[in-house]
Amino acid sequence: MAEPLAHGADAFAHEPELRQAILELRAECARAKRIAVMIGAGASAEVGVPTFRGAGGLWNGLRAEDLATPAAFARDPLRVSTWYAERRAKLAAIDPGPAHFALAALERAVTARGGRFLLISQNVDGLHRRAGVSSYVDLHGTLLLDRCTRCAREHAVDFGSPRELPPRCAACGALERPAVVWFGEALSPLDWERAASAASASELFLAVGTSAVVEPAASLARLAVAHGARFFELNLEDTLNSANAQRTLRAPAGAVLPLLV
Ligand code: BJW
Ligand code: ZN
Repeated sequence: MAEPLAHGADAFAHEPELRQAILELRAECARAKRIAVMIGAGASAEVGVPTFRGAGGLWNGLRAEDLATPAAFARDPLRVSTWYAERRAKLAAIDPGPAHFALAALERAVTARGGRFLLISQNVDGLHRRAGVSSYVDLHGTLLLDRCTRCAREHAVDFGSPRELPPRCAACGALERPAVVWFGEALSPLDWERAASAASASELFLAVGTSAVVEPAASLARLAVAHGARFFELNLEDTLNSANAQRTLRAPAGAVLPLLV
């Protein structure tokens, strides 16, 4: 008799290949002592956070790539801060979804048996933390904080309350920006080191909902494979990293991740 995927309904009974891949991934999750999971915008898309590329990745006709840069902010701080204020206002009404909670459950299962787990997030929405994931790296920074462009003072931003735009630093009066990583900016060396070590040391590397077009984040899957990890990719479609994966699962993150633990 085929192994059941979950108690109750087996949602993937009619997709035998995908079902088999989920079983394999579940076995890897149960066995591997060191697991690194990389998430991208697809992990939050299901709860209404727009992805960066593809349909819905536009804001007033502008691509994210044209707004998430230091040059765009220098040219038009009001436009860029308005984009962030709108994204934050939407996030104020959004809660973590099944994909986020499933990752927190996976972390608990791995650490309970003495294994190591790191969530490497490209997402700046903080939903993984709100779902209870405790070991994570926000590789592209966070929307939860603003940072002064002059004195580097950081403070938490209340997503629900409107404020004057572009925001100014209460200490020195200079412009404030979100504490995220824009194109052309370096990632935090400490965060990068933590992510790269976890990828190199991982037995299982799982990439979820990322198009793998943004470097150096995308290179972590290749780094993991070069160090002997088994690499699984969970995404609705092919990505630039699919060819490096042992297994590609073409399905929504929130439908598959809860089946893993
Ligand atoms: C689902 C789903 C569902 C949907 N279930 N799946 C090497 C080669 C070429 C270029 C470079 C290179 N190295 C560096 C660069 C330059 C640049 C870069 O990568 N450019 C490329 C775009 C060409 N990188 C940088 O500049 C980085 N810095 C750097 O390298 O520093 C060193 C340096 C310094 C100085 C000079 C030169 C080098 C910094 C990159 C920072 C990225 N920042 C952003 C914005 C953050 C702030 C904000 O949010 O506003 O991060 S860009 C944006 O893209 C955001 C994301 O984290 C990132 C990745 O996007 P992600 O998550 O993959 O989302 P999408 O939308 O692309 O994909 C969604 C996926 O989900 C799709 O595949 C769907 O199918 C899937 N999906 N629903 C499962 N339900
Ligand atoms: Zn300041």
